[in-house]
Amino acid sequence: MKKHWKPTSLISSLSTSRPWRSYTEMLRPEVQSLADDISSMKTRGAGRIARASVRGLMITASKSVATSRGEFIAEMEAASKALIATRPTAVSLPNGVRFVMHRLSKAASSGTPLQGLRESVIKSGEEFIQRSLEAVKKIADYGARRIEDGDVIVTHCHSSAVVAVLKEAARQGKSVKVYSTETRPWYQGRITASRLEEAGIPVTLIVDSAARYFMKKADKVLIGADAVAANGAVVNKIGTSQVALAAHEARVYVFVAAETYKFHPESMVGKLVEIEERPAAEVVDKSFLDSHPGVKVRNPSFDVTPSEYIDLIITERGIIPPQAAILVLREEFGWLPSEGGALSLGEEF
Ligand code: RI2
Repeated sequence: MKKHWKPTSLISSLSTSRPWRSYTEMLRPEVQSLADDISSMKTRGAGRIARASVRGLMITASKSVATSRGEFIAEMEAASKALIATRPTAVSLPNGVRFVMHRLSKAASSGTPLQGLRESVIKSGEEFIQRSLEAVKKIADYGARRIEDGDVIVTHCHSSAVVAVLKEAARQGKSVKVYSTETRPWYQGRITASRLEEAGIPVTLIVDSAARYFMKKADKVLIGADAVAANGAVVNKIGTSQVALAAHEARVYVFVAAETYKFHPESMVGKLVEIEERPAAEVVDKSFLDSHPGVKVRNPSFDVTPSEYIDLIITERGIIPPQAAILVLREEFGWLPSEGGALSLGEEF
């Protein structure tokens, strides 16, 4: 079954700034090392970095030696800023941090004593992590229902939500075959391939530039997300929009698996999704850079796929068309202040 699309303008700005180090003076060494792991991509994946950041806040709270509420809150705010600044694109990370900090702020305003504030961080952190893991399970369940026996699926990068959907489909006895792009420059496609191999799902690793070549064999594209904007555009690993474009041409469905904490609240008031640009040395080795000083290398880590190239977004709350992203955001976050001020997050993600 095929459909029609109209391309729209992309919503991105590019970032080369790495501001997080300016917040690190107050960080505990364990949290500093956790932030380093996120920044260097030792810990990666939008869901995982959100959970890791929340763990960073929990460690900060449990090891804090603050003797006053003010000192404790300042310490938590510094940790939040440092963690949020480790990677700028995946909105799961600031949403996770704000989930905890919003509850801390509410507890502080109601006069909760120091020990209670500490407990609030630990409790809300545990709650976020629990909800995040549950969300992936629900996405696996909902997503697997949209996979048909015999489907050939193209995926890009490594998304734990995507792998969860495919594993659940296989568990239900559906036979699927997967083409996994290798995903330069970090080769996360190899992680996808090995996870699927472990699960007994037939998988073929292809170079990124072969996506269009193999698209004619595909029934569906299934990808993860780092951020979903209010207009339904999906920010995901660089190359995703090319895969979606090839799917559009071949009239292949594009499904996105994304927890609702990957929906970008500030995009409701027109904020652009910042696209992380990573070091050139991830693309070519240093000796090439040194011997070719006239060659410029660019390494944007994400791109934006407009909603017209996406058929469905599978969330833990159900499956929605991308155009309904604004409704999810309104339900989760309410309306945000148009500028400045702290985000006022609702009770849910
Ligand atoms: P899950 C990853 O980013 C990929 O872009 C992937 O699609 C997305 O996070 C979602 O991953 P990176 O950290 O949360 O590899 O579904 O840059 O695992």
